[in-house]
Amino acid sequence: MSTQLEHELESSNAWLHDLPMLRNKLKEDGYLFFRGILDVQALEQIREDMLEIASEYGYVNRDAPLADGIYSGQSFPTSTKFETSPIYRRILELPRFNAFGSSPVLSLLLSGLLDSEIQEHRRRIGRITLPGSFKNTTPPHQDYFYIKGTPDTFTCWIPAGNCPGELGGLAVMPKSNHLGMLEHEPMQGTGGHGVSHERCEQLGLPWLTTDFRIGDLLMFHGHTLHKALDNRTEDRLRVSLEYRFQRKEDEIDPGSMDYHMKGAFDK
Ligand SMILES: O=C(O)CCC(=O)C(=O)O
Repeated sequence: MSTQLEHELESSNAWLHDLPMLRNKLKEDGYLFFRGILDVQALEQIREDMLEIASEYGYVNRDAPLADGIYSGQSFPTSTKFETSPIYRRILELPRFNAFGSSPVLSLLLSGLLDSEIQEHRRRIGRITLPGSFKNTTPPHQDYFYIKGTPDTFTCWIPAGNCPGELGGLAVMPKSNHLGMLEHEPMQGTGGHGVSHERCEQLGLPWLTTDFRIGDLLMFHGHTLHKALDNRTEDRLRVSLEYRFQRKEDEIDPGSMDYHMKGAFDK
């Protein structure tokens, strides 16, 4: 367990009129965070589409409104990972979830920041994280370890629902993008590899997070260290999305051209 305290992410909304400033901040800090710039209605629909599937499999308490995302208490088979489950397979096919990757705000923001025609990865991710499932919490890592291609790939992490600290959220380590690739070792948690908590502490940099709200956007570079926080709620499902972008002319890993976990599902 990390003992590093989490501090507040800095919002870049004040610089939305100033692309050179945003580019500079992204380069310096390795991340940008925007409050309330995404289409809330579209995100609410994606949230409901995802929860509807989870509900079909018995994970949502239907005594409460679907949109509340209340966990039913049904345990997830210990032998199955969320990423290889039929629920996840179905989420990855949801039309509105897939279409959001080319939504106007993301397309304009990313092409402006990268000053280039952009390529959005097909390898989109829509996660539902159960309360108390701490052993599945995503450990500290740099996305380039998994995404390959070019390190100048930018992840957009998006909460599909309000996501206060106790529901998990994501934390980034500012300026860790200047450290190059750090050693990743096998670790418990989603992905299965990460940078050890001890190593992260040695770096002497803070972890930044916030009480995320629907409509917020956290964007970071392929070398920026980040980690999920535990879903410590009693009974709420954490619903989150990931879309990735790079310059069209940069190297791309073939895995990014297809849906996530294709290899595992096709076996
Ligand atoms: O939401 C999570 O649990 C992990 C997200 C992540 O690692 C990413 O967006 O790259």
